Amino acid sequence: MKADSRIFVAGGDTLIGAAILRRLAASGHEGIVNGREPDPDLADGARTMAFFERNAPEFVFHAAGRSGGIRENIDRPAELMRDNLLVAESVVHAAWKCGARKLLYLASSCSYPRACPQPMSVGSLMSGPLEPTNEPYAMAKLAGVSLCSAYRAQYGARFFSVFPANAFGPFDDFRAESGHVIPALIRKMHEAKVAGRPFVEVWGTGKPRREFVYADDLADACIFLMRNYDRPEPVNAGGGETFSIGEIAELIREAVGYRGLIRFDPSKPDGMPLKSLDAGELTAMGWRPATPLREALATTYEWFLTLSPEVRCHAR
Ligand code: GFB
Repeated sequence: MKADSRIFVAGGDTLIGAAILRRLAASGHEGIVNGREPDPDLADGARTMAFFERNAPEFVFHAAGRSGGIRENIDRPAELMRDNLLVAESVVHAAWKCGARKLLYLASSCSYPRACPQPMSVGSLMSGPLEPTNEPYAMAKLAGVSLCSAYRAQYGARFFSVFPANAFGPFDDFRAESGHVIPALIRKMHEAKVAGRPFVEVWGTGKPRREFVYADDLADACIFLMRNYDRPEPVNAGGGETFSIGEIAELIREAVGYRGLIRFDPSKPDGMPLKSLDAGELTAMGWRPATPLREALATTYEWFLTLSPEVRCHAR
């Protein structure tokens, strides 16, 4: 990718898409297609194709598709699955049809089997049943991964997939019900601090473990991979360390400055017991995440505070 290469971030308004756009702009890329005209409805194949024909992007980061936390996946499985299937098909096909040189498709760590050996390596994909709380969404992401492989096999398209750890950061969805754990707990603990509430409810037992990656670091990894990776196998991108939900809740309590108690509600779902990624491929290529977790949490909270109170959720 050169400074004037035509680059399109599909889903430039998502957590990871917005981070990729920030990182591309900061590293001097002037050929970013986003913003030249309104992004099309990427679930609409015809409008997406017309957009690609007008803008002919050479490099495509596919960060589009609705996502959400465990509650959102339980409540809206059909919407999440359908949207991710539609945008995967329309963007991958348009990118191929309009001659994109490379496409990076962002999958999700929840597409690994529930009982996957840890840390999870790409060889374990499709080797067992998925986590029931997010199976439809996870299946849709696997379809996107498989679609990229099929376009590479049949047409020689240089399309590949990246499996990120649980990402968080500015421009996330901070809604208490639909957001992922970090933004949801930032919001809950902030509101509890302001209201002087004695405790904050954390869903589940607090025992599940997650690997988290700061969105700006993940964006950096995606740009690094677009520049340096071109093999058919998917590649994992993570932050390298796992935390229990209880530990991350404590770190968020510290970042927000909340003095109340954390109370676990085991009647709420835990989801996958453990999700950690084998990111050996990316590490061997020389990439490491740059942002320490405490700093990333503090920056994310500071961004959350810039939102006006009535908009303290980022509806996508
Ligand atoms: O982040 P989260 O919703 O996604 O939940 P998953 C992670 C863990 O945090 C679960 C617990 O064990 C939750 O029960 N948790 C505790 C909370 N309190 C809260 C809270 O207030 N909000 C939320 N959201 N969780 C997602 C998939 O699974 O992983 C998505 O559902 C996506 O499809 C994402 O793939 C990467 O890590 O459990």
